[in-house]
Amino acid sequence: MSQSVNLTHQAVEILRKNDMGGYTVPTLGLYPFQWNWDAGITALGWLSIDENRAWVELEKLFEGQWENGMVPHVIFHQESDDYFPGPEQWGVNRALPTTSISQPPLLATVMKILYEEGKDRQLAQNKLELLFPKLLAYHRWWYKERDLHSTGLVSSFHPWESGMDNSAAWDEALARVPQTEQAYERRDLNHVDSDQRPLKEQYDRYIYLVNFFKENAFDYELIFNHCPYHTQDISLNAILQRGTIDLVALNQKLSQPYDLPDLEVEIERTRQAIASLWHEEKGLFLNRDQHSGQAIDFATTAGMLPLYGRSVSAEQASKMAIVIAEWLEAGKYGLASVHPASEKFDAKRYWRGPSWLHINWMIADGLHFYGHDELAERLRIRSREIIETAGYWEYFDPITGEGCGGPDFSWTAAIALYWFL
Ligand code: 9WN
Repeated sequence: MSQSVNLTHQAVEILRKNDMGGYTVPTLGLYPFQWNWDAGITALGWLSIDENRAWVELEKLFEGQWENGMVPHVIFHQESDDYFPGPEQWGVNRALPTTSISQPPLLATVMKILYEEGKDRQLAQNKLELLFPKLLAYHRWWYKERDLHSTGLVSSFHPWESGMDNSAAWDEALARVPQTEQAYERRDLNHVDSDQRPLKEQYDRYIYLVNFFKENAFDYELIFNHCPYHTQDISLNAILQRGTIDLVALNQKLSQPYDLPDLEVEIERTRQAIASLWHEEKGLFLNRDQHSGQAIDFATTAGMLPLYGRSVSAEQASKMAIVIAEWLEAGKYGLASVHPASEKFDAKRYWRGPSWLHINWMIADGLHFYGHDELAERLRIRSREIIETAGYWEYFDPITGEGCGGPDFSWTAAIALYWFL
């Protein structure tokens, strides 16, 4: 069997193995439920195997949607002792339990890809008509409940909402959060080495925030005004921006398109707000801490995602391409989430250094859009080399290429299938 056929076969087997009958767990054991942005990437993988199954991944996710439009970050489709915090800790009283926060909204962009690349046109049209109203409600929720003052940037109230949980960019903002006094037992350390996971001190604060949302009865104004952790995540905002642009385009494919002037306004507002987070010297964008009112002066790959968000000028894109090329030389195996020369770089610890395949994909997509095709292609080839070296892990040591976190990981297999296999 050629290597390519073999890699494809393995990736397909991983998705099948992690398929719980309509939704795909990120990896068996460590993450036993359905996660929001994982579901989006995983649907892209299903696209080449079974188009209907790709749409079903999204339908299952929307089963957990709240009445206010929010699509939660985790849907607890089944019970499991493998993960903490589970439904009791989140305290969301719904027939289908969920968490009370969301995650970077990749769904609109994924749906546009499924719609455009699907071969079964009738299926694509039916699914789009079915899911579009839910998707629209989700995007309107972000702007209504997470940008109370119409600044053009939506807020995050938990590092888990960024999907880049223990990013060094959150260190100061998270330090303001008290450590919970509640006794609890972490389950992640039963599956992965502790030197690859967040510290106890960080987990104590994560749990404090989970309790804070529950104690405030999930009231979005109370949380907006009083949450001790309050950031504007550049990556989440760039992904939302791209999603809204794609949602407006998808609207035109409906049998009866909506009027969406509100979203046109949001797109323009966000474009300007993202521009205000540009750092000329670093050559990329920064996150913002709402409590200090300042940009967070720490560069991560999150700051490259405005390329994917179609929110940078041609000059900025050229400058970013130089910066990205340099980061790619500093770590041979994909884009390190923190530059290897940074004193905070930690090659194996989760979002503090490792490379992640779906982030590489989004950045390559952005580079391609702005005409930096050669660099986008280099990133694609490097990403493929990671898989050839290590297999389908959750994330990778960017210096040695070693696989870290959970094995047989759905989004890694899925993005490989979609992007380069
Ligand atoms: C908390 C599932 C998720 C990803 C996140 C990643 C990790 C969870 C955890 O796993 O987060 O949501 O328990 O560590 O950081 O991006 O969606 O793969």
